[in-house]
Amino acid sequence: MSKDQTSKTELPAELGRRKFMNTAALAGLAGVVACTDKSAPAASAPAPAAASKGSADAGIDYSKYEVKPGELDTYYSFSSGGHSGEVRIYGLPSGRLFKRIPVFNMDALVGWGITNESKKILGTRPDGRPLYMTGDTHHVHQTYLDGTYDGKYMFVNDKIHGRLARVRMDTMECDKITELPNIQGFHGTFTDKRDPVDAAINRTTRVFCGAEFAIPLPNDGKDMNAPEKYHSLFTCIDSESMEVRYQILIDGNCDLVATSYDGKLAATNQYNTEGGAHYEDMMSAERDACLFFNVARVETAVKAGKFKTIGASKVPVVDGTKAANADPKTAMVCYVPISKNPHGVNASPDGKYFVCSGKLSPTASVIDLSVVLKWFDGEVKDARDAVVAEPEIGLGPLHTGFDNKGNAYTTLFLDSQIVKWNVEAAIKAFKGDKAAKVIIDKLDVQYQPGHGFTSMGETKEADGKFFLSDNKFSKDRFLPVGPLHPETAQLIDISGEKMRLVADHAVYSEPHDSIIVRRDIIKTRQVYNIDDFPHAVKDAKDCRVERKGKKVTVYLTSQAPTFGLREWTVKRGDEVTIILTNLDKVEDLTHGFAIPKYDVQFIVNPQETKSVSFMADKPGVYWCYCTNFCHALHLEMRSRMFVEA
Ligand code: CUK
Ligand code: CUA
Ligand code: CA
Repeated sequence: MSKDQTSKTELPAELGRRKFMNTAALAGLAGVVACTDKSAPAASAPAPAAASKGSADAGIDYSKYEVKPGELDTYYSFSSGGHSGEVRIYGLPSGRLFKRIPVFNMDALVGWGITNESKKILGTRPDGRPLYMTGDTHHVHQTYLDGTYDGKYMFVNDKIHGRLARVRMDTMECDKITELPNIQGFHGTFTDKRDPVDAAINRTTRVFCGAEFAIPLPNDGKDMNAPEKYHSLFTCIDSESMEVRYQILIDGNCDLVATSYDGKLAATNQYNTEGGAHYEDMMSAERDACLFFNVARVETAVKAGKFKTIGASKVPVVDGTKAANADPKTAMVCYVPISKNPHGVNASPDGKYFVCSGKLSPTASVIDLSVVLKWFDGEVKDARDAVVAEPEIGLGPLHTGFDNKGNAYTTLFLDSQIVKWNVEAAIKAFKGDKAAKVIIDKLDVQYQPGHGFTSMGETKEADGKFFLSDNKFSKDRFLPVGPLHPETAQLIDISGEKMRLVADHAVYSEPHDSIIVRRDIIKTRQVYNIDDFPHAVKDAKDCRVERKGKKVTVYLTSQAPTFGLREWTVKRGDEVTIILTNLDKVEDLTHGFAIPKYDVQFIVNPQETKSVSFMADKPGVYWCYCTNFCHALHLEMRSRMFVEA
């Protein structure tokens, strides 16, 4: 049997001819590679589909998927917002957008980046502004208990500044942000699915983070144009304290991250084993790798003090390079070779396999985790033996979701399709079984899918009901809104043998990954607990102005349709802090607070307290008004701030 990526499976004839792509073929196919060569033809936009493609099908009863007025959705979809820096919450199957959670961005409605509380989470510059104004969220994952979501926290990465944020699921708000030391391009992230060391703890305690861009370590201005000296780190963060536990120095780079259901392994696929600085260098090798980290061995090494530190960081860094991990019996890292420039790495819900997509190879590599564990035990010599199937599934495979019947659904970026294939059949075909039916179905999507994910598909409770395809282009699918198009999220019914496209939803740029979570798992608060806020102003009678030299604190409440002070006075040059508690207890009764010309704007939800600080540098009368429609007298809900000259 052949373990080469050219192994044969039953395939549509055209795939056999397409094999691997070289640079020219790739650029010509869909223009995914940014081209700086002015003489080269401009990358073409994706071809529009024929009129019949993806249009309504008389054989489908779409009303089955409708959420009628007054009805609730079956699932939440938690979606990253890409370079918008936020996280979004949708309902499925309706596609209704419920909420945008500001995380790494600024948000005028909530006051994220404006209130003192949010700035404390974001960090600040010496002038008081948030440390960074931008963010780039790609992957969201929740905490697990015994292989499924426990509804406690959600984590999301920031690729641009290398930060991990935690979102509390009870309030659906970001409560902590940690910046990873000595990395750039923090891309993939995944929570562990159970504690690998303490068998009694079946819950998430770690969040693994992969850095995509290798850099000089430390990145202090030396060795800048010596890419061979750059390195990338794989980081582990404690999900409770949000402190960095340790980092692992590796060869190559990290892209996506996955964790095993037994908690023993964390993995990252890498497309730049070449250590290239330019794209043609990054695609020069026929094979890259998927790295597996033996979590227990890494943590034993950290405990035993077998680490160094880098620059000013005190975080333990263990050596995960190939040279230091040549002996499987002591290795912390296993480098499994897989086809050219892989992208996603996804865990099958039966706990047995990870699937990496080829991206520049029309294949998916199926990695058997039991073989990886045997490699660490010294029972398997060649790490490549862990690849138990490598079916050709189509062009530009990126991400894979799973149902509960052993089928995988992979996005094909270049083919603009979703391919449904059977994992066990692919393994049989790899062993030479010519009768094995690997490819079950293909469905056109509109257009160029990136991530795709199934309902509950990243848990043991994968239910095989829906697949959502987050497409990177929408072109002709929606009413035109100018050059910036929305993206298309397409809902696909996967409960039958054939996939059925059942809805198109427009989404604002640019979601990457999402998770689809059963609604019964999510339990939220509808009203805050006033005692959770140490500075709460608990009674309207406590409203007052306190002065300590130039520092002035205004204690304020809101209760429809009034603020606790009708007017208050400060002096030019005062450093003013306003603390506002919303005393209303009624669910959904939010007030807003805005001060013209002072750029103050935020909301307070029922029983919530927030504060802002600013320099009173403009004398005059300022109407502080409620921005959130709350009452018949909402427009009348205002106070005056007098700033004396
Ligand atoms: S990456 Cu965006 S399509 Cu950042 Cu998850 Cu693959
Ligand atoms: Cu309070 Cu509007
Ligand atoms: Ca490569």
